[in-house]
Amino acid sequence: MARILITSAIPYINGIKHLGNLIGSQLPADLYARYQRGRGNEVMFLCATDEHGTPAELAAAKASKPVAEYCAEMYAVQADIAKRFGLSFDHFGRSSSEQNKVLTQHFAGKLDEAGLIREVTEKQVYSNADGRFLPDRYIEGTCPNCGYDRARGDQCENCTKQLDPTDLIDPRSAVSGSTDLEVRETKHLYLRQSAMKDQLDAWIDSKSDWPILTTSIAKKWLHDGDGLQDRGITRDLDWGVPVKKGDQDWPGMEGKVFYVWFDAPIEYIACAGEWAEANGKTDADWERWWRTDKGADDVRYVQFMGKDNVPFHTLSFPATILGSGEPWKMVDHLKSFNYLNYDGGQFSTSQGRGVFMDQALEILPADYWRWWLLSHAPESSDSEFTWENFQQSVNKDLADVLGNFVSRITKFCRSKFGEAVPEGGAFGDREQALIDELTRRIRAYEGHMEAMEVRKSAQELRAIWVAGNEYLQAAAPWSTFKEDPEQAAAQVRLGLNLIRLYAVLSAPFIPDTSARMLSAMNTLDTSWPEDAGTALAALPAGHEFTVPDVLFAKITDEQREDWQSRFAGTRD
Ligand code: B3M
Ligand code: ZN
Repeated sequence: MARILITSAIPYINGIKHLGNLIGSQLPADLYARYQRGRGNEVMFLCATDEHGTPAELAAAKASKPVAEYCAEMYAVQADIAKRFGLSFDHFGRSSSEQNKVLTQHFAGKLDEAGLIREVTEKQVYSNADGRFLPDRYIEGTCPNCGYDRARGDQCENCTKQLDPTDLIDPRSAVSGSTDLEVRETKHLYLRQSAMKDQLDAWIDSKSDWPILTTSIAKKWLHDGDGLQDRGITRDLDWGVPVKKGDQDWPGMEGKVFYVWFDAPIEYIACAGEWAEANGKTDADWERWWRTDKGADDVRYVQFMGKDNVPFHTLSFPATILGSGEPWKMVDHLKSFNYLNYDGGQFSTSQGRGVFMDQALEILPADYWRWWLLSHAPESSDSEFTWENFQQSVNKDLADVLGNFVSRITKFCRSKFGEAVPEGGAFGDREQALIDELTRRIRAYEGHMEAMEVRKSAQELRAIWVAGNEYLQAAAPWSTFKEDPEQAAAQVRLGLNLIRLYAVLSAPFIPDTSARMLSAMNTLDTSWPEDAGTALAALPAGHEFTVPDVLFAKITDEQREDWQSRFAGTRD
């Protein structure tokens, strides 16, 4: 039994994620986790909310709530939606956890001991009225380029010009509106990534099986322009992990916190500690996933993320881990995704454009979305959600192919043989041809799933469903029944067993439907079809079943038009 550690990029706490976020990391990670569990492997699948930094502070301020309270509430909302989407995390943690605080401070201490941290004095805008330093985006003023009076210190939203806070005319604090601002000196810690360039380069070169999308992004950051830059890992904010070296104070760093991108990936590790705590496990139980000196040397670690997160996972986080000099498990395979666009434009959280996870579940069950998103995953290039395509895919793949197969075979059996698997005769050439095709296709499906080729896996699964339909169409037990009821019974026996087989194979994509199929087939046998012939004999003659309700309802043109207009604008 292999041991597989899987992490999905951890979503920011501010607000509910859209479908583009979902297909960019959590959903494909879930597909892979479910598949590996289905194959009998030991899986640890971790995700969490990313709770620190400016976005969390801003969102809390907008909601007029203390940031800790805002995060606790949004965590509960995100955890609930994740569950309703069938995301099968072994633990859904929080980067604001005690475990992450301890571990983040621990890593900083180790990096400092290794001489990989340097202190840098910088100038930054301080607001006397707010009693704090202001990040660039917390400063507002008039744009020197276009005159827009609500330009931010990092960029003008109106003309998109990149700005420095000192460029703004009449600058003021976005927190309080105060104009009592001054430039002060402040000290920050920098991680000396540049000192680790060769080590990182060699590590990336050792990953010959990584997707091009991943390695090309990493290599670009290593070699383009000035190459790998040292990176500030502290901020003058209230909300975050306080800057310490292990449990010791860090002189000169009082009142500062670590930068959110420093502590967020460390949460992948801390989350396993949270899992242990939540499940009454010991430290050894989580360390066997993360410490190569404590059992993790035989773990395969796979990360899932959108392409914009790749630099942090191929360079910054590895720099943190390698730099600590401790035997932490490093990522083995990194699967990254392009973007999913929405109906001729982009999904946008700030503009509320597109379909968000909560809204999606208001209109259709999770499996409809899971199937469309996974079968259209933006792997080799960006992809696009359109309502027409969604309707077509649901109606064809799910309703016409899979749903129709299940409905036809169970109803026909009930009407001619009753609600139990009929005995019938032996299988003939047609059945053997189907078994041969399934054998070939199941092996191909396994190969694509192992390789995390999401679209190809979906195509193969669909072809497996189609093969059953074509068999049924050709065998036509409803005609056979008239001359040769024995043969018709054997065909039906095969068809009913196919439903169980499909449920097992399809579970990673459409877990709820798969569970309904198994329950209709009245079986708990979810064993993987190592051998198609054997798998198609799992339900013996006499085994009772029930006819399930319609598995997938077709999307009507009216529904499609209705949703199209409902989601054309932006959410409130
Ligand atoms: N929260 C960005 C994102 O959600 C960031 C990922 C952190 S992964 C450690 O895309
Ligand atoms: Zn402007």
